[in-house]
Amino acid sequence: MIPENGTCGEGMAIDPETFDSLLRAIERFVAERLVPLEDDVDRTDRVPDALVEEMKALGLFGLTIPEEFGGLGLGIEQEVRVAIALGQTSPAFRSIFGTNIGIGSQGIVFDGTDAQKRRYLPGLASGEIIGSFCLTEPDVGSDAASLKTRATRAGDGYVLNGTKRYITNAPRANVFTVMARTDPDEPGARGVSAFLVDADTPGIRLGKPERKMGQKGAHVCDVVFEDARVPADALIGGIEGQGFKTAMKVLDRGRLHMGGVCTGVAQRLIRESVAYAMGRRQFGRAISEFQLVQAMLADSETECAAAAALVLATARRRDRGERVTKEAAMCKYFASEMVGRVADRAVQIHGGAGYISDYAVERFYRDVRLFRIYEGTSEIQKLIIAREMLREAG
Ligand code: COS
Repeated sequence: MIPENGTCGEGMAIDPETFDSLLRAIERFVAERLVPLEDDVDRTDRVPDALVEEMKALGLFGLTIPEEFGGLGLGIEQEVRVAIALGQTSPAFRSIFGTNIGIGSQGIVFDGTDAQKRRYLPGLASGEIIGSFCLTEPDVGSDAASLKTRATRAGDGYVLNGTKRYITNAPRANVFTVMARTDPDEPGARGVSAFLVDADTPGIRLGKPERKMGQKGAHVCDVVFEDARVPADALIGGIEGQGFKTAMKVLDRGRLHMGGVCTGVAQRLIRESVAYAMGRRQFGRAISEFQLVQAMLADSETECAAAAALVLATARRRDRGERVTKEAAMCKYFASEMVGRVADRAVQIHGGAGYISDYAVERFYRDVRLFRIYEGTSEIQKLIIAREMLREAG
């Protein structure tokens, strides 16, 4: 039986001392290894292979995968605190393992059969397997339940046909979680099932990597299924018609995680803004002494602290097993909009320099724009929040 509430099957938190030393190690890795390479990665659109190996060695690919399957089994608050730490550098670095710890593995963690867990989770946790999540299509974005990709029963398996669009990490993926329609007579969510499809399955073709506004080094492309045949045991949980719910549960957790990442990026942007404002002199003094600059700093600091509080409080509730669909949407909505405003102020405080690529804020300004769009737009988050409010009200 697939649980309604996406908390089932998640790792329990690891002990606080082990977690603290892991967090310190990640913070050091971010400051010493990732931050110095940000500019290179933005210019070359490539994260060096050696760095990916270091990420594997640190356990970053398995942060959220239960310990029994080789992951670190972080609790949700712990995951969010790591997300905040990872937010201190270019989001493209997190993207390298982001699908393995989020949308590319959690469908299996929540709803997979034991055999599916044993087959995929250890490799996803070590980084040997890269997971990717195929929901969006050329004509299907926010209205995810109307997806058109078909999975037709054929013999003892299914045949997949359709195109998935803007699929993060698809160019490197070994296994796709694919949402496809198994019931052609059911046009909505109930006709959708989720499949685990190996990337080397005949009939899968990848589009060319898209050129993006920001987050250079993180790659997305189309995944095209043309009579791609999968066995019956590729169906997640072995139950048809549950794929949309699996996707929604995965996104609930992902949205909370993204709230953490946005908060971390905002903290970094605020540090950049304070340092620049204190060093930059105009009218005979540091611009940090001007009250209009101070007002921008104060707004950013306050909003960032509010996001951190919301994200951590929501994570703790989820660790207690509560349903946090509304709160996770609030986290994603508030934190992604917040970091957009913080990035805008950071550029403003930097003045002309903020428009020049030598300064980190120019890059982050482009990078953060995606946060308001992927894993559900701000508009969709508002819709989810309001729906949940009305549902709670009976
Ligand atoms: N957890 C568990 N189940 C959920 C759920 C959640 N968070 N959200 C919805 N469901 C279930 C519902 O309970 C419903 O089940 P029943 O049929 O048994 O009643 C089913 O899923 C359909 O839900 P709903 O009727 O709410 O679907 P809608 O089509 O009206 O809308 C939204 C759902 C708009 C919220 C959804 O399509 C969505 O999140 N869209 C954005 C997609 C997205 O984030 N894309 C980003 C790219 S993927 S990285």
